[in-house]
Amino acid sequence: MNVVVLTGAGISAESGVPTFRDADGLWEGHRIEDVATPEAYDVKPSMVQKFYDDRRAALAQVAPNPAHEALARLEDVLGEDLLLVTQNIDDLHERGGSRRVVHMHGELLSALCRSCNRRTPWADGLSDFPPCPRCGVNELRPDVVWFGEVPYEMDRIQRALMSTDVFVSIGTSGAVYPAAGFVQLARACGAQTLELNLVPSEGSSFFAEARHGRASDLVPLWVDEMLERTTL
Ligand code: BV8
Repeated sequence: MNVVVLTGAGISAESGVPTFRDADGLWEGHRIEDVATPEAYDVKPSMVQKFYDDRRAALAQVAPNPAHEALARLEDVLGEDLLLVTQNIDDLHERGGSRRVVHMHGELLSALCRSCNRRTPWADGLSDFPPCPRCGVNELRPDVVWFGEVPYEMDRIQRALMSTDVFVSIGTSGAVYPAAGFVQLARACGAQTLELNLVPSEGSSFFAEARHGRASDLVPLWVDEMLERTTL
């Protein structure tokens, strides 16, 4: 059985990573749409670099929660039949045991060189504009997909959505495209669709089934159900 899982900030909320659109907002009241753009970076590069340096540094203070760990258990059984796509730029899925994670919006622990366009694993700050390890030019930016930029691995994701049996969306508000449109493609191609979220998302009506509650409760229960189905 093929499964595609899409996660958003809600799966990391109980790990202590702030979400974008819940009441408390993400960063000193800044709307993510105003900071995560190439234009913001061109106009105020140091402000945007600091925004990501702070979030990269904060990773050391958070840990995966039972929802991340449950998805790793599902991958242990389904292997290549599971595609885990995340909008999140944290590394909690990996630290929770998942080995195949598609970060469609990029990753905090990676830097992108604006000169040679290559991506490099990066755990430190970028505010001092260090040289690119590949080409030596001091043009490293966060390897994060901003608004107006093309998400990573869209062909691979769309192919998986068109052939999956099950599509599950976890912890996302359904506010950002193209991720918010995945459920419609999967459903049009015959997949069962399920939303696991604290509250109904903007796209809740597109899902055949929705369960509302905390990811650390809902996801382990759903994974147990799936493992039951695959062993029958
Ligand atoms: C693109 C990286 C072309 C940066 C991010 C008008 C209409 C439609 C689209 C557009 C439009 N105008 C512009 C667009 C396109 C735009 C867009 O969608 N804008 C929105 C604002 C309308 N999209 C783009 O520009 C994208 N690129 O379209 O290129 C293209 C298209 C297709 C194919 C090829 C090319 C690029 C978008 C990427 C932007 N980058 N992040 C960073 O992280 O700093 S987006 C940002 O929002 C994060 O990635 C985040 O993941 C994402 C979505 O947010 P969520 O993850 O859902 O988080 P949120 O806080 O919103 O919600 C959390 C949910 O969890 C809530 O529902 C809450 O109830 C729930 N929750 C909370 N606690 C828990 C919980 N659930 C369970 N348990 C809990 N404990």
